[in-house]
Amino acid sequence: MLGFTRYLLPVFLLFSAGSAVSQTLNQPQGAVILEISGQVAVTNTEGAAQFDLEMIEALDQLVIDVETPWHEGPQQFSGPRIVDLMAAAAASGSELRFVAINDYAANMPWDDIEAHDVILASRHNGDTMSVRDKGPLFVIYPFNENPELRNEVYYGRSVWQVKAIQVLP
Ligand SMILES: Nc1nc2c(c(=O)[nH]1)N[C@H]1C(S)=C(S)[C@@H](COP(=O)(O)O)O[C@H]1N2
Ligand SMILES: [Mo]
Repeated sequence: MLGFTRYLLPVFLLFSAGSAVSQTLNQPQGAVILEISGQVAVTNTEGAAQFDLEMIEALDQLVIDVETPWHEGPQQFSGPRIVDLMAAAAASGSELRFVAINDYAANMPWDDIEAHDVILASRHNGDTMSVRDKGPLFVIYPFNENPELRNEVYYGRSVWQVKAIQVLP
């Protein structure tokens, strides 16, 4: 037992740390539309993980059919689950702060991204979104499957024109 803690445990920790840093993130080739900073273990710039549209769309995409307070009639949004986006940056924390281009910001408890398939949508009805159309990235909760989310708390966390996510302890 003493042998394990004194000799093998350090070796074990060395290898587990090694596997964590072996995960990498490409350099964005196109315009950077999202920066994830704070508690991220995988970075491609000083202290942050930056993404272009192609990198975001290379992640597993979820399509959500939804009615929102901001649109007339049924809509379709697609993008990665935010929990998968966090995994791509090896992020962990208790809160996510979404910052929009107009500097509106809202905090989301980490629990939301595990309890619900909340996505960072890059497409609305199949098309990318201009800033005028609340793009390029829009936090979308599955309001149709989870009608209990239809209230001001979750509407306030439905940040559009997202440019950055800060992962808070
Ligand atoms: N980028 C951005 N997203 C935002 C907001 C904002 O001002 N800017 N307001 C939030 C809040 S507090 C709510 S309640 C809803 C407001 O939607 P409404 O302006 O259509 O009422 O969007 C949320 N998302
Ligand atoms: Mo709000």
